[in-house]
Amino acid sequence: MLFQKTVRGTRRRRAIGVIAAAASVALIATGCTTTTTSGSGSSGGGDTKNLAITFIPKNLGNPYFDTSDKGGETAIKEFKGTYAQVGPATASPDAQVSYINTLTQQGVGGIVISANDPKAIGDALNEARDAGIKVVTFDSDTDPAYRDVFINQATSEGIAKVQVDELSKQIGDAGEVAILSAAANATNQNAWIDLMKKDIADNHPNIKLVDTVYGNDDDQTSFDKTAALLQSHPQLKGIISPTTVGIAAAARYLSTSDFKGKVALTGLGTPNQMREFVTDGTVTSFALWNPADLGYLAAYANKALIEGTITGKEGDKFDAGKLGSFTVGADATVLLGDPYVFTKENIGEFDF
Ligand code: RAM
Repeated sequence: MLFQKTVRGTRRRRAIGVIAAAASVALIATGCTTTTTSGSGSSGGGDTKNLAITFIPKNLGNPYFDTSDKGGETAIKEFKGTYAQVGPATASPDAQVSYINTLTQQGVGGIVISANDPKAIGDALNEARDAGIKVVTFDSDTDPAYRDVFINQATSEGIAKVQVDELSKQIGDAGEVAILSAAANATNQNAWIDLMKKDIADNHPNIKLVDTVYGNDDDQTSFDKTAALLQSHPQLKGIISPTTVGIAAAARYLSTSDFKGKVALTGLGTPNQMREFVTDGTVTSFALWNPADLGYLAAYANKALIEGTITGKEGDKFDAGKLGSFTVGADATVLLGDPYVFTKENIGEFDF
């Protein structure tokens, strides 16, 4: 796999406040669970860098983020920081704001966040940065003005292309298709959808995208939207779901319906959630990256920012433990690698 990174050239200078020790972060809020793991003596003021880093997923209860944030926890334990995870129950645009504000009050050293909206959490993140907290977005970015570094799982072009390619193979490169996405404002899915539309228009003249619907990364909503899609488009040949929640719900619907084996389904899924549907023939192939590596890399990037090894400038280099060395690229973005295609031949090799 190829690893490379990017950092934004122009950044506002932020006052680095004195950060109080935040060895333990405990949030009590509706719909929020908190996990905290402490390394040995990593946070504090003075010369000691505050390596209390909290992960905020799009929503809790999503196995993708359970895996990515576990990767972050592994990294943070390695460098003896303090890991915590907090987040909302639903993946709505501003649901993460109150968690960011609380972390700012508590004086953590870093926040790693996957954004439900490119702008809605911007003010809260900038307040956190004004208080000296280093902000890393991963998985789903904000506008670059609101974070120090973005950890991208793979290029958006690569992620879009692999999904269109897999669907095209499965439907003979022709017919009506639809997209079942996550939240309507999700930065990552919207970037991929734009590029998938372009790829279809440029390279697949006989494929027609007839609908895009949103399951909000909620299992039941995604399941119901799948049923509705199939009802509204009786000629549908295939569905692309660029979200692990969406593809698993769609597969579950298809697997017990008359459409099983007739309507193709691909997109981005986790091997553990998709295994039974690959085994029973509902799904032929889908793609993803390693979410644990993504969280692990994001944690190391946050550490490098906190310690001042990097600032987010293009060309900045940092060490990411077992993943090796990474370089920040354009727009303060660090790239994890390439997407990977899972099929019945290889799915047995993966457990996440
Ligand atoms: C869901 C989330 C996440 C996305 C994956 C593919 O878990 O929407 O942001 O990256 O799917």
